[in-house]
Amino acid sequence: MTEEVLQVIGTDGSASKQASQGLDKKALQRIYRMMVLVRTMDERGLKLQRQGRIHFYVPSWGQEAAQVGAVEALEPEDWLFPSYRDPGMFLNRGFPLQDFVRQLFGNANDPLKGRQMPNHFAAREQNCMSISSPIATQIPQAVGAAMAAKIRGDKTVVLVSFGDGGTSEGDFHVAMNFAGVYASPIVFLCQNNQYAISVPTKMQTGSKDFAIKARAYGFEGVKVDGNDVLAVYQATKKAVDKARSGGGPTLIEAVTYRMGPHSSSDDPTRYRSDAEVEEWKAKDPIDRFRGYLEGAGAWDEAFEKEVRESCTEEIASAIKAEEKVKPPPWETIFTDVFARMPRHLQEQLDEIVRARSEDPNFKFP
Ligand SMILES: Cc1ncc(C[n+]2csc(CCOP(=O)(O)OP(=O)(O)O)c2C)c(N)n1
Repeated sequence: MTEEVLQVIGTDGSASKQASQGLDKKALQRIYRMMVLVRTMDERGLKLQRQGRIHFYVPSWGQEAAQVGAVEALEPEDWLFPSYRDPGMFLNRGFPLQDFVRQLFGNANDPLKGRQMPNHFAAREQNCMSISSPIATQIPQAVGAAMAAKIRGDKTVVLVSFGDGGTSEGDFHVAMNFAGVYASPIVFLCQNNQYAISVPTKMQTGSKDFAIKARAYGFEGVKVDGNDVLAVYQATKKAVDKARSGGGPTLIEAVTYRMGPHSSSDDPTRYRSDAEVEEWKAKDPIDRFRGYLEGAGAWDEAFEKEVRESCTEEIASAIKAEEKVKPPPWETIFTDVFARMPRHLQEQLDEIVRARSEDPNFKFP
């Protein structure tokens, strides 16, 4: 079961006629545009951080196929429990780019009111759970949500995404065990991007791969080429359909590579070679999908130009609009935290109000 790595598009973009998995030309082009949008947003996000315009960014460069392809297999009523490195999941789920940018700035328009680190989104309308920074904590939460759906008797499936490092956490094993025992309608997606910050996969597990871990919990583990968007879509669709029809969980290991730094605070040259990065560049998921689309008659230079320009413009105009917006009013850190404000918070609020009235230069925060 975990011996093979599912691949649909060859590294040169070649693929069979059946490769499109029932996705029509319009859908394939939409997926391509989404991957380009995510990549372009990443490039801008890191630059914004370097320019001091936002304080942090987590790029997903190289993982666009794994994220966009997996989400493509979900229905709108399904639930997604993503990790902090999943912008492609949020955006392909329909989270508006404008809200994405608002969250990066943490401004007054930010649906999360500037209370989370950049990239730690939440998208209530798109059934995307808020990001938990502590690694793997979303995995048992996701199994709980899947069990709730099962108990209620609705047909919702949950997809939970985490990195290779996440599999070393107790939460991963607890959740996998529970899901196996109760046949929870869940898909575990491990994006094996080869590193957990500076820790390479060979230091992460003694197992031959990550997919094999599913065996111990009594369900199927599959390994897929995570830089092949159609393979990821196919594997996830199969797992989602199985979960929806009562067949229980699947663990998918999407083998990919984090091309950029772990975050804007990381320098990957300290723990990996340029030659290794170059090797993975040749497997770039966007280049590969473009090659496939061209062969399928769904790509030409004019389409590429339109996609690149419209993505750049959409991001630039969101940044231009949101950068001007002020931070949320300071009082909002006290509001809607508790149903009724506890006494100690009320006292702190009163103290700031008093300090501001006594000293016109008092700044908070
Ligand atoms: C419980 C916990 N331990 C440590 C950290 C610090 N930390 C943040 S990201 C990270 C690496 C996670 O790697 P992986 O799960 O492979 O995901 P990736 O970042 O590669 O997407 C670590 C150790 C944390 N956030 N939470």
